Amino acid sequence: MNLRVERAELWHVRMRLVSPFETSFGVEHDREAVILRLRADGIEGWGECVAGAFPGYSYETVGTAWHVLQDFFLPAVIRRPMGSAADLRSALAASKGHPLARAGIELALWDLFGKASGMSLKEMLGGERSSVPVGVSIGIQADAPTLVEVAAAYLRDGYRRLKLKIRPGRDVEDVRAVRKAFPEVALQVDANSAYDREQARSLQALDDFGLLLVEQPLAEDDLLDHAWLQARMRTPLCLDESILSERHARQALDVGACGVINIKPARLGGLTEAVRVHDLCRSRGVPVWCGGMLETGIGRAANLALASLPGFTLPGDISASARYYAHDIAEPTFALNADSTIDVPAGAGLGVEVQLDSLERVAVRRAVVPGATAR
Ligand code: SMG
Ligand code: MG
Repeated sequence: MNLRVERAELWHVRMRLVSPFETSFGVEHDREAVILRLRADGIEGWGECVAGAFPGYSYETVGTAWHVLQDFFLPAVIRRPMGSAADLRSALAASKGHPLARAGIELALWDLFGKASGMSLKEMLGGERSSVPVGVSIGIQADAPTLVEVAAAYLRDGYRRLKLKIRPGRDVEDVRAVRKAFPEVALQVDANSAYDREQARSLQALDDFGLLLVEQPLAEDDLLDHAWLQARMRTPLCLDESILSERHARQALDVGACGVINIKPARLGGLTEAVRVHDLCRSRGVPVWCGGMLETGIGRAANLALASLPGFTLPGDISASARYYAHDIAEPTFALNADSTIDVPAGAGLGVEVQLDSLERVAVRRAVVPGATAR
């Protein structure tokens, strides 16, 4: 089946987080993102580009994504016959980079093709489970006792896996405090590239706490130093920012830079590449899990569908909607089940309905492509 996108709309949204989220690169009080709606043959597909307000996690921001989507990527997609969402790769073959912007369009294409065929995203991707195990990612807190309180509250909510954000100076003592309070809990940490080789000692000290993994300790463009560190630690390293393609994943595994991979469709330029990384890791017996980017209900629905694939053997950073937003922009919202899982949507496409009134309430900027002057 071929579809031709006729028109694209963009909303730049700013949504208040229920609690600020602090990582090694800064603190976010609001989540900014670009929401996309593509129309083709009377169907509409929704996507989310998770680039943030500030280039801390990635060089992409809402500003760069807006520019690249509006001026380059969407014009290359509009009126082009496409047979599947995977055709986005050839549509954008002339351009480099900007995976988060690409993934936003790709997601809207998956939603379109799913609605056109009556298939859920889970079915299209080859997902198997109807609910997926999840955990919660906890930002850096004022001090270790506060961190323990916050962790306790999430455990009371029902989360059975905790991820702690760390940075130099806020690592071993924070982890020790949480481990002491909760000796059995599944625990992992994420440094978002905040360390270098000279600071490796505090990372090595984390070997004492029975962590599931240590995520992205070193620079995103440095597989070799990760391999150096992995050879000096028992805890598996997990790469996030370093892995932008299946090729990166293969090379990271070949050089021994990690033992686990965090799969985020956004960082990989979309779900097509995410499934390729999953398939590679599965064939090599490497565990993967689905990362998170504080998504709205749109991106969260997609992450749940992806995490239902059989190689996702570790809990994802896919928490309940209420952990992030008091009012999400899509329905139904996602709730945590008693066994620390979330149900995978079953409806056609993403299986969620965007609420236009809620979207308009959080929108700070809108655009239509092609614009009024371009026909
Ligand atoms: O979506 O629950 C979530 C956040 C998970 O910690 C999380 N993501 O590096 O893995 C990561 C961070 C990036 C967030 S920056 C917005
Ligand atoms: Mg990470």
